[in-house]
Amino acid sequence: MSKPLIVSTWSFGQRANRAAWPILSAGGSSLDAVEAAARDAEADPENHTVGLGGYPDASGRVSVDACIMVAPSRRGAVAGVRHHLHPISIARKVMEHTSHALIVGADADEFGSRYGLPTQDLLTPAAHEAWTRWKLSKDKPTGPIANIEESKTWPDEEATHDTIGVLAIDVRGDLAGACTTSGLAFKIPGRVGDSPIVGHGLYVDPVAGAAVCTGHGELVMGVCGSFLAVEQMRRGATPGEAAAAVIERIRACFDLRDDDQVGVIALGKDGRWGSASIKAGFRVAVKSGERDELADAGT
Ligand code: SD4
Repeated sequence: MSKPLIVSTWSFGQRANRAAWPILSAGGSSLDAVEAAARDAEADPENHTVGLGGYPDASGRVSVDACIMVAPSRRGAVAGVRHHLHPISIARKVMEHTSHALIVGADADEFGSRYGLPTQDLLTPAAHEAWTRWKLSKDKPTGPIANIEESKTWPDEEATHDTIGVLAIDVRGDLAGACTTSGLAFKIPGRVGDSPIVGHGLYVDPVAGAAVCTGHGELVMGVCGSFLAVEQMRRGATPGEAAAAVIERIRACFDLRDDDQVGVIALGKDGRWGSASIKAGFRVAVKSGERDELADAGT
């Protein structure tokens, strides 16, 4: 148990944690830290499931979703953003400058521009090439008739699951969370997953704890994954038990396929954390004053 502490999804989260650490170690807020971590991932073109460099939808256009949260009454999210480098920062503007929870599509882009947030073409040559290969490999035309089952290909855990979910606790013991993604590769245009939806990809309650989910969003959305984890902690479960309960519920509700994956991280208000996943391969990046490492999630 240690404060401050930051935990992020996937091995990729290690770099994001390091980007946020100067904030936490200097006594800054968990809110600023999770936003900084998310922004780091969003700006990295090598990460193909977040922000710049994210794989596009079936039509070849990138769209990104993000959510940030410190309490049920303080949360903001955007979905279907196509032109902004930092959807997480638009989500924070939604949280801090509106009474709303979620703004979507072209209006979310416009909302971000109103606050002077940077726009960018999010489709990199590498992501475009991947999409071209995917499109050529399909017999059928893409677009409206493409379906999510076709696009749900997870050949390599770390290569295809880079959505970043971040949870942090600062020196004052305040919790915050952020989640940002380009969603499933080659998804049906307009599809939104769990990441920007409060209680699905991310949930934070200062009284009970915080949780974030990654992986196949439709599985998470079927069980309100992050909300379920936080409610487990509210009733006394440890973070590890809470994360495991989400996976257990998914197993009970879905007929899982071999390639289905969900990873959950839960963080208690005392700074203890735990994680679980459907199958091996999900890793948690953890950073505190004493630790900077990758941990395998319990399955
Ligand atoms: C989604 N949960 O849009 C996201 C994708 C993800 O690691 O987390 N990939 O369904």
